[in-house]
Formats: sequence, structure tokens, C-alpha cells
Amino acid sequence: MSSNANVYAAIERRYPKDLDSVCIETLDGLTYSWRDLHRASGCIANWLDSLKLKRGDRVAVQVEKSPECLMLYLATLRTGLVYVPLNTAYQRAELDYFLRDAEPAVVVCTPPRLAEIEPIARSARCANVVTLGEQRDGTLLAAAAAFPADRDTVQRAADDLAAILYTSGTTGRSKGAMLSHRNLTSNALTLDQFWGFEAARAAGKRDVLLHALPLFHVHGLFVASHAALFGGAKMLMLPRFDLAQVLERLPRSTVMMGVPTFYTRLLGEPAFNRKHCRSMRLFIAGSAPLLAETHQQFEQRTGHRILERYGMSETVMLVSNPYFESDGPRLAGTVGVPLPGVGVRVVDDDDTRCTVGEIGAVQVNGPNVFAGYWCMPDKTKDEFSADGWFRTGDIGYFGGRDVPARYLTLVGRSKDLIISGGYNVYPKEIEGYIDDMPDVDESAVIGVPHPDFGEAVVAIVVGNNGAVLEPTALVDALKGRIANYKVPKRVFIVEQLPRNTMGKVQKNVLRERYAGTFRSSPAVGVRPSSAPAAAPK
Ligand code: MLC
Repeated sequence: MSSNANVYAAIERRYPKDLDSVCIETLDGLTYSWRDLHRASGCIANWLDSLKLKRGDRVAVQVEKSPECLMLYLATLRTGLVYVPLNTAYQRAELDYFLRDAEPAVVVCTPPRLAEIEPIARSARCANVVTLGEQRDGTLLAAAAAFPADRDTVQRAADDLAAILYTSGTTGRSKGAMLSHRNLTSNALTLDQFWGFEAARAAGKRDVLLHALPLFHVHGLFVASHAALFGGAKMLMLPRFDLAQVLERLPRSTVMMGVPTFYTRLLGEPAFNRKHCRSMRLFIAGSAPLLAETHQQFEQRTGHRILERYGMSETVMLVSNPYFESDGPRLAGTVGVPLPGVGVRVVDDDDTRCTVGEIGAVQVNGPNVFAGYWCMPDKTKDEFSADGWFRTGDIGYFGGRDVPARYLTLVGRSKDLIISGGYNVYPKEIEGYIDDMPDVDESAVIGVPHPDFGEAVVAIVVGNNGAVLEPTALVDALKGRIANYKVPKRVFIVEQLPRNTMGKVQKNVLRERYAGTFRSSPAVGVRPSSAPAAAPK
């Protein structure tokens, strides 16, 4: 029989020799060994098997971050089912859409949200709804405890589906990116080598990953967690990014991955210094553009050059600055070079390659590129070129002044998209919600510079004839309906929106007009610190 392409089989093959060594340490100091991870995910997998689900059935999960959440992900892989993680910020209308679209056979939610989510799951014809809390509570673990830990990992082919990740859509309809076992394993193995995990192991060192990202997106799940799982590294798992908790754990970590907000928040803490970073070998940033000033200030303060990389749900990681000097310099402002085995090209409107330095659309192909959007064959077709390259929607160029030709720089997006604190927000979706409100004539949603989140969502709203609109009432009406990070941080009521001669709303004019909305704060490190001002021990 050919070797099993199941992601878990690849992880299991790479478990450290000492299965009793620590794999995960939690905020409250609890430790889990590799054996614990294997056995507990085995119990959950055996419980999943007992439900007699069909091959390819989906397991939708909206739970807080915990080691058990990671075990549930691994259990889903081990049974050959398809993992569908959902952002914990999603509210009723969003969940209703995702569950109807994914038609999961199992829904796992937090105990406090069961009453809200169970009816939504049932109306999406899901027969199995269980709960998982942050403190090992809920019905899932209680049910799984009755099952043995031993089991085999289900045989999967490389092209079989492992996960579906929902991405926000330009039309307001989210799309489920279908990721195969090949996509996930090939990317994890590439990063293991390219980012120096393999070399650290070869030198007899054990990496310690400081994990403060959420577990429901590519960054926290398929980049950070996979790096630790494929690399046999120890994970210091924090429920979320908390400055004090991060500062306390940095001195015994070797790698951290984060969105740029992590780095601006660290810089905002005057006590943060080189001593905190004494055991670190690598800081990685992604999911949103890292400002050059953050890059420079971080290097000045810590002596570490942040490694910026570029990825997306549909492709996992595609381009990265090098870790090893032999692979090239780490260049601020660029996202680096195509990862080994990944094809990246910059093209014009006819999908013809641009010359070095010429700006065009970024396209990608390789073992990391997803299989298409769930139940959206037409949308999938639109997003690929005739010769099979995925259109990322980003605009960029190779090379440039003093930059080698294989380095990619991103300059914009072809889609109207805001990236706030590493989360993608599509203005069209938010405009849809606002325009549906009583007394609203129309709206324009834009992203403006924000010192903490990079970009923040702002809405400019026009009322129906003579109607008096209250910004706070609009914001309150949105909260609870959509995820908090999508809710505009400011709403401006205006008489009319600027339009060009074709009648199209001029968002560039609005972006300029409202660019200073959050400018009163310093450019870097806006947050009042909750961290101890003391130097590290
Ligand atoms: C929280 N809020 C946000 C926000 N996160 N608003 C805008 N953008 C965000 N990213 C809201 C909160 O709900 C709250 O609203 C208010 O803003 C203040 O929140 P906070 O306490 O300051 O936020 P915090 O909980 O600290 O979270 C900020 C954060 C978090 C940056 C740490 O958003 C985060 O972990 N982001 C990472 C996202 C991520 O993993 N992206 C990867 C996608 S994968 P209120 O109303 O309650 O005051 C991908 C591919 C790739 O993009 O290449 O990686």
C-alpha cells in the first residue's frame, strides 16, 4: 500500500523520540506530552467514528483556543473527516450562512453559545451538536472519554480534502477554500526547512514556539501549530495575544509568529528590550503589511530582524523572506522570495508575465494551492488563469531598486479589501448590512490607517431624505449581527458621497478625507500597557 498522505500520518511520523516530553504548555502551567496529544486525539477520533459519518463529512468548530481544540483538529484528520474552523467572533447571521453552506455532520461550539448555535445547526440539518469549553469542559470530551485511545489513522490520498477555511468575499458571500492533505503537508515541510526548524533539530536544539494567534485561521493553525507539530517543538500556548503574558514567556521561547499588531504592541511597551529576546532565534510577521518603521524600530530595540512572509487561506504560505543568510537577505518592505517548490508570477491583464520591476497581478501555483471553493465551481474557475495559476487578488512587482529580482513587493489589492489586525474585511459585506438598516440611503465602507490594527474599518453613511441618523445607534445595531472586528470603529453621517462622472463612489477621496481619523495616537505602540514595567528575570 502507498504511504498514507493523511496530514496526521506525516505529523505522527515526526513525533519526537521521547513521547513523554512536553508538547504544549498552557497559560496556567498545565503541560501536555506528545503521548497525551496522540491518545486524547485518538479518543476523540474514535468517538467521531462512532457517529458513522461518511467520507468527506465536515466537522465545523467554533470554540475558544485550547489544547483540546488542537486535539479535535487532529482527531478530525485522523478519521479522514474535513475540519471547518470558524472565527469565534462570528455572530448569528454569519454562522447561519457558514453552517448552511458547509452542511457539517458535526458542530462543536462553546458551552455558553450552545443555546444560540444549536438551533442554527439543526436548521442546517446537522444531527450532532456538542460543546467544548476552554477548561476541558463540555460534552465532547465527556463523550470521547468513553472511547479507547488506540486507533489507526485513516488512509487518505494527497488530493483528499483535509479542511475548508472560509474567507470573506467581495460580493458579501464568503467562500470556503478547500485545502487538501497535500496542501497542508507540503507547506509545513517546506517551512520546517526554510525557517530553520529542521536545522535547529539537527543541532540538537528543541524550538519553543510562543503561540498567541487564534487557532481558526491559516496563520495560527496551519503555519504556527503545524510548525510546532511537524518540528517536534514545544508550544507555549496562550489563549490570545496579551502583552504581559507574551513578555513573561518570550525569554524562554525561540520562535514567535504574529500579525503586525503583535509587534507594534510589543514596541509600545517601554520595558520591552533585548533581554526579553535573549533566547529567540526568529520573529515572523504576516497576514497584514508590516510597516517599515515597525521593522526598523523592532530591529533597533531587539537586534532581531522580523521575517515577513506572505500567505492566504487559498494558498497557505507562498512567499517568504529567507531565514538563512545563504538563501538571501531579509529585506524590509518586501515579502521575500517564492518558497521552494512554489511558483509565483506577476502578470498583466492578459496573464502575460511582467518584466522585473513592472507592477502587475500576483499569481501562484504549486502543491500549496487549494483545490477550489466549496460548492462554487464558477467562482473557482474565475479565480484561476487558463493555464492553472491562482489569482491572489494582490498587486505587486519583482525586484526594484537595490532589490534582487526574485524578491516580491506587494503594493495593493485588486479587490476592495480592508485588513484590520490581520483579519480580512470586505467593505461590500458591511455596506450590505448598513444599507439594509432603516433610514439609511447608502453607505461606503473604507479602511483608514490605525496605529494598533494597521487599518481600521470606517463607515460613511447617507440617511434617507431628512432622516436623522445616530452613529452610535448604527454601531450598536451592527454589534451582535456581525463579528466585532468588522464593526466600523467610526461612523460618519454625510449628506452625500463623492462620485465620479460615471456615478461611481470615489473611495479614494473618502480614504484621503478620513485618513487622519485615528492619527491622534502615536504611530507605534498606541496601547496603554497592561504589562509589568519590570525587565525580564
Ligand atoms: C479585535 N477587535 C478588532 C480586532 N481584534 N477590531 C479590528 N480588528 C481586529 N483584528 C475588536 C475587539 O472585538 C474589541 O471590540 C476591540 O477591537 C478592541 O479589541 P482588543 O482587545 O484590542 O483586541 P484583541 O483581543 O487584543 O485582538 C487584537 C489582535 C487579534 C490583533 C490580537 O485581532 C488577533 O489575534 N488578530 C490575529 C488575526 C489572525 O490570526 N489573522 C490571520 C488570518 S490568516 P469592542 O467592540 O469589544 O471594543 C491570513 C493568512 C496569512 O491572513 O497570511 O496569515
